[in-house]
Amino acid sequence: PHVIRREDYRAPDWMVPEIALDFDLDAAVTTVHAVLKVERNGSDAGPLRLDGDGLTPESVRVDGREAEYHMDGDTLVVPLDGAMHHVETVVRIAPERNTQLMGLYASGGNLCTQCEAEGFRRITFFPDRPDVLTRYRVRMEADKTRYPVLLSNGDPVASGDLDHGRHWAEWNDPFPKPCYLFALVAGDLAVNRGTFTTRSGREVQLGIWVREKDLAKTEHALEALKTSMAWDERVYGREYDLDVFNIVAVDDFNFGAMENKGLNIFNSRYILADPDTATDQDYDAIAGVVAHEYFHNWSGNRITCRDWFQLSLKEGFTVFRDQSFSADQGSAAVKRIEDVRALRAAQFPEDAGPLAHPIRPDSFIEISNFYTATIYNKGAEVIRMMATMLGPQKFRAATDLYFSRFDGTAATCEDFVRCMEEAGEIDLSQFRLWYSQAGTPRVTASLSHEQGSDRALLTLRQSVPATPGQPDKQPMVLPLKLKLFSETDGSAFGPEQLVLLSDLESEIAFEGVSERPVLSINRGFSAPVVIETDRSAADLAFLSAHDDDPFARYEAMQQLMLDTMIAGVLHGRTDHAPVIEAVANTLGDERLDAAFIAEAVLLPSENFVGDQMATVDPDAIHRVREALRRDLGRSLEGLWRQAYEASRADRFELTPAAKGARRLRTVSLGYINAGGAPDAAGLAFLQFEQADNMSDRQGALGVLANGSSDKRVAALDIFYNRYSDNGLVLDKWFSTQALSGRDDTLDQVEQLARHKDFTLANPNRARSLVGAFSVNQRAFHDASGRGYRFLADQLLALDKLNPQTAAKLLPPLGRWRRFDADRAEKMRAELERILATPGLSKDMFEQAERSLK
Ligand code: BAL
Ligand code: ZN
Repeated sequence: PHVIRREDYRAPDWMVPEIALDFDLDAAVTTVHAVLKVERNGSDAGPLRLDGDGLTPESVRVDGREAEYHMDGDTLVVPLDGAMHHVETVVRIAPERNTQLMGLYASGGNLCTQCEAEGFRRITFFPDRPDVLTRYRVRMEADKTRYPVLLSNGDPVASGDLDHGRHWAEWNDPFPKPCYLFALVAGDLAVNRGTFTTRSGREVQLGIWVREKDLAKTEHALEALKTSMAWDERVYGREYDLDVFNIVAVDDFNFGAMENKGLNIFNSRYILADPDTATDQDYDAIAGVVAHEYFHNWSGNRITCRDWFQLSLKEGFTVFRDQSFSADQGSAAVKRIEDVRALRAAQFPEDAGPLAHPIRPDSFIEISNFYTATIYNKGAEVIRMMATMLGPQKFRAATDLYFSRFDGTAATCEDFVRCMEEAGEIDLSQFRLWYSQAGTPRVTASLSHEQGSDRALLTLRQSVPATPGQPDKQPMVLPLKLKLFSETDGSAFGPEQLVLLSDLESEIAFEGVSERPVLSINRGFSAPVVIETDRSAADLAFLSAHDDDPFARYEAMQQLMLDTMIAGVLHGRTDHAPVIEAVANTLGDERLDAAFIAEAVLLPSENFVGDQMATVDPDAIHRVREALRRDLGRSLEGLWRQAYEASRADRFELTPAAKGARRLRTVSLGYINAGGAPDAAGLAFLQFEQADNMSDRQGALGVLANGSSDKRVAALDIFYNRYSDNGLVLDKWFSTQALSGRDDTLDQVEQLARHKDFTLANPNRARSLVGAFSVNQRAFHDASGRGYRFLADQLLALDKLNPQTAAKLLPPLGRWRRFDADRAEKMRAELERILATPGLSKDMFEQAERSLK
């Protein structure tokens, strides 16, 4: 397969200022008639080259006349003289046979599109690259009974009826856009309508379109949309620009959602919610994703990317924006903890493995493989660091400058950084390494204090690990927030400081420090790095109780737990007492809210423990972690029961406090159960049965599914029967079992793959079983290698249907270097088997090949 390189970027030879698209829609055969106004860009006399993917032209006309053309692979080549022409093509496509879910496809009897990154070329011939900006006029014609609703980007222009039960509608999008933002929906849909009045007084018609039966589950998404629109005006000065904003929810979707101009298309899991079927986490995710897609209207649509290497320009920035939005809606501290946990769970391992890449990659074979935690989450951290260094006022001035300077254009990461430099009055030359160097920097921090002196000395050293293609790294700019505390009375030695570590090594002196201080570092997770310190268990316990930065407090507790578990894995024995005491202090601290406590008392995951070890020992990690959980459960049983009872609610509410209470309730239940209390399964089953919301119900199911009580099967059956007609909840049923810590999880997962409700054709369902299982460290890494074989078998089957979704599930196999020789060999063998499979997609080829290196 062909490798595409960033350094080879060239401006397009032809621009397409306008397109008129005519769709004769039908699930079996849709005819697409396109008229492109093309204008030569620059002085090259080259032909017009239009991307296609699986398309055969039925007719090609230039300025009204049959034209000469030829195919170069999938590309339509039309020799053209002169500077401007109208090029007309006709193709036929088959939406109902489109299992890749890219381009125009059928989902649940409706028709919809997904074009990012390169799906538009599966609909019609076009220069499918983000720097070709075009005005779209779209006419759709379809059977009125099957597809009563016809939507596209921009504003509705006209509609009407035709003979033979057919009808038509025309939409016009006044904003030039790249073709990856094109969208169309035809279906039998109901709408929840709302309005939003922008700060300049324009009324925008909002619509959330779903199946009739789901209409009652759209209120939360609609409210989140209005809140997002107001937030972007207030925080970034960004106003919505069209008269309508529509969102459509579909069940079959590769991404979480898509920001098509004026017509967002969503995976239904990020729209539909009611208390009976959605957890608090689902509710929060819906608000976050609705906000994310809405925010793209400015960071992505009004200003798009010059080429796909700049993907983090829109994604990193938009993730940062949606994270800030969510932080404003509830507990900012808990949101930060969740975001860092997600970063460490997905991005750190990626950055430490064979698929590591900078947030602005240098090359790819298939761009779909680069919608990664690095581009999104690390990209957001990079924006966050600039925001930290600039401070709120200059950061806002810099984003204002960016939005005004690049509005209506296709920009680069460099354009963004230059705005930060100009408005922030700061030199970011060295900081730019965050865009080009992969790998998670490591910082060692050691603090010394001479007894009797008034001075403490902090030595910081950084290193950036080698990553594929980047053996040698330069030191980065790391903004580290620090504070020193007195262990005697908990007071601070001076205010928080922001230190920019830019050398390999640096020493910082603190005056007026009369005793050995305790170091609080990387507060708020100000830099996405790994910190290694020589802090003792007592220091960490002290910070977990006294640090005034909630994130640092959480972090100290996590480090204490981590050190304890790692000692257990390495030495077979470890002292649980410091962790038990710290958890007891946190549980008993009345100044803390339930949501924070629930996060702080959770042990780091088995995967995260594994990530810290030279060679991962999944069985030992599981054993040691379970032993600590058991000890915590048993020693603090009284406190867990207190917390459990205190967080009982009389009625369901969706306030941050109520959500926090539910979270703590299920965490407490988990510990009561881990401690082996004889009534634990009964308690869990009671919570499961009496729950008036999905958080409580799924929480209790998760506890039962981990155990061996006879209530386990009963609860799983009740859950299944109650929700058998709800795909999103069935996904939870599959993933809960795939994530179980039971000894027989691998057997269960193999059986579930043969369940009548399991299908690889639906990406959510595939992820709920196969994706969830592959992050269950112990079950997936079963010493027999059966887990690896299972994953490879599923991926090969899925690759035939939907290469994009299959390739995204491959990375767990690529972590073979982190395991013992026997497991590593078995994982490699599965990767080799995948690579040797005839007809493999380029998506899978790229992921498997890179994973073997
Ligand atoms: N642009 C793809 C989906 C998203 O990040 O919003
Ligand atoms: Zn996005």
